[in-house]
Amino acid sequence: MKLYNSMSGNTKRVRIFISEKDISIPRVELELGSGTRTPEYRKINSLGEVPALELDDGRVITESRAICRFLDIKFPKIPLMGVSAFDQGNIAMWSERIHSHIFMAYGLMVRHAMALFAEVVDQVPEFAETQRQSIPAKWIWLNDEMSDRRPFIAGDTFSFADVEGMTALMLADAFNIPIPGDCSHVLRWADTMRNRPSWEA
Ligand SMILES: N[C@@H](CCC(=O)N[C@@H](CS)C(=O)NCC(=O)O)C(=O)O
Repeated sequence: MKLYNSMSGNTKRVRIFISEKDISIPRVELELGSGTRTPEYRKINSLGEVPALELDDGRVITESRAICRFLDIKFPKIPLMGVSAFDQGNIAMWSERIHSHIFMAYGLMVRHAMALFAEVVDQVPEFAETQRQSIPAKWIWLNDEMSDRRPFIAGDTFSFADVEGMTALMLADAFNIPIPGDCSHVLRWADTMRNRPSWEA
């Protein structure tokens, strides 16, 4: 197996996941933009996006969350997406909520604001700004949800929902749009996440 990787939020999600699963997968490092938009790489992923996971038989899985799902099934020793029906549903629910509600606000802001993405999206700077402004309220929503003092986003154990949260946290740091200072529950969670070895992945 090999993982086509670069420095980005969607690849960070997979790198954290791999680290938490305690597995190791060789990487092919690509420069975002100059390395991902080439005809050669489009043979791996026709969308010209990373990450992509190439299996030993040449089959390819793209889409970071699909790659994580594949790896969770392929390497079941440390399950991060749940085992029981409830845990699977609950973790899927929380990871989707974090992805669509928080991560995507950062992601859309970046895509509509950074020159790097000017050739892949019709950028609307005003939309980038509305996304940026929406972010604090989203962390406040999560803070209210976590006011029951549960240690992890989906409950008592670390899961893929926390991987989604860590990916959003990485973008929060990178683009300096932090968790609001009065979100004590989420800030406590974030401190714990920053101390996990996978944070450096
Ligand atoms: N839904 C995809 C999104 C992947 C994606 O947007 N990747 C961006 C980096 S975050 C990319 O590869 N962009 C390449 C480019 O802009 O050339 C996933 O989750 O893997």
